[in-house]
Amino acid sequence: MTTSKLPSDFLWGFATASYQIEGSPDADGRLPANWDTFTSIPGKVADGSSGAVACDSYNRTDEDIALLKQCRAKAYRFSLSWSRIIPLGGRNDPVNEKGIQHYVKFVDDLLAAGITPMVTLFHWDLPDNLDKRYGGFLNKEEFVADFANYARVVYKALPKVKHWITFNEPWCSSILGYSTGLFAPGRTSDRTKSAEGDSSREPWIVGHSLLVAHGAAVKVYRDEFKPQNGGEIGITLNGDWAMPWDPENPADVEACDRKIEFSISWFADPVYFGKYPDSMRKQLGDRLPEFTEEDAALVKGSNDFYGMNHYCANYIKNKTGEADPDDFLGNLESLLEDKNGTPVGPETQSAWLQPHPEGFRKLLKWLSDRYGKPKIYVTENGTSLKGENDLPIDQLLNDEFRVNYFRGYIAAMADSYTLDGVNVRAYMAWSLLDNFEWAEGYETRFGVTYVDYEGGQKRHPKKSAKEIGNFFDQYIEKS
Ligand code: PNW
Repeated sequence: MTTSKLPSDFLWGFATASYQIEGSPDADGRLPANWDTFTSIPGKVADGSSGAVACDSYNRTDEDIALLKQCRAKAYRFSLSWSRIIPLGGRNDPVNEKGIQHYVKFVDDLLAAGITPMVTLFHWDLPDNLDKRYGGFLNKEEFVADFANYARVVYKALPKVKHWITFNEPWCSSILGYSTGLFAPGRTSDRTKSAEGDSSREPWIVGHSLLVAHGAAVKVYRDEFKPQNGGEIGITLNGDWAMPWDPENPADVEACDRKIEFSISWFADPVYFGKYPDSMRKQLGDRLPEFTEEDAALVKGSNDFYGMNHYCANYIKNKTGEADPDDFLGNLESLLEDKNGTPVGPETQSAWLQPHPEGFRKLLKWLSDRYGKPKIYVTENGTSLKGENDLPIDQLLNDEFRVNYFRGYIAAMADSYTLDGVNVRAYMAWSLLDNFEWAEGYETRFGVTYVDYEGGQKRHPKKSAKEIGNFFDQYIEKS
């Protein structure tokens, strides 16, 4: 029996992202995003699908809000489609009033339902024109100016939003988009996958642009909006816990911190300290861009809260010798079994994800220690289920495995708050709905709600949709 608690003002709810749920790519003046283009290339998505319809959430905001209410959610984290708001993306391009009004109404409706909106400005769906016009994130000057402009348009339109996230998982945008090529725009050194790209250089340039763009958007908010609107803003970083493959081997033990530095501190160190981790500078040399004094000042101190996406843990095995130029892990192997063949956790539908709730508590502590006890918002946490898509609906709705996942992870978070003194203040489960799981298409489901893609996108809450609220009832202190 645990006696751990969470504070009475703890904010919890569910998360989604625009491209994964909205559909309606041509509605009300929207123009293509990079993911519309990427998904149209054969072979890029497992089931050949795209976000063209997805959960049809663009037309079902009332249904989604009703679902959130039914789950008793206090908050909803969703992202905005940049190409609905500024269809061509750039600072001199027209603003689309219809796109803006869609989100204005959605925020009003959420607030009327008593649900706090948490808004992500960018969750991977870049206006395609910006890729075509100047190479998107590869062009720091242009991208930073265009992102800051987009952010300003959005802050101005949505003054009632008090929780802002600039970027979702810049690691994924950089590594999956420009090193492995698994995500849009699919650039990589692997010429069987892409005619263009340089995995040894481009991801580090992209990460740098995203950091500076984050800093610039935070400055716009703090200078021009925060004084009147009083909200808060931060960036959301993904990262897993790291455990030595062989705990007796000091090199494996040391490699664990390096793994976390290459995935999380790549972004968090500049945000909290104004510089990249030494381990990255050492391995990457001048392939890792240098911060100008001006950019470092923009980025340092730019988080009002730390946005944490977290799913699992890995076993880490050091590699000896010179790192491969395309390496992005820190010259190590990231594995799902340790030296004795013990797995991280049970298998799921996602090749990279095996639940390990103890790792969540440990990573929360690691982050809290390294970054000086920041306020942490868990902005994503959740799981897929092996074979879920093939189950008959009655079994699928009884998602005990997902219930157990949430039970374990929420308990670990309450222990982190109560026993380790970590200042964790919000938790958004991924995801409210089964949705377009990027390169995995629709075969992999992460929702607490089943979406019937063949049956007109009808929503059916799974068991986990109800249980999460019960867990929070148990932990959150009554005010
Ligand atoms: C996150 N990995 O992405 C995203 O923010 C969501 O949009 C996504 O649906 C969710 O997690 C589930 O995948 C990740 O390969 C995608 O390690 C891939 C990885 C991590 C996070």
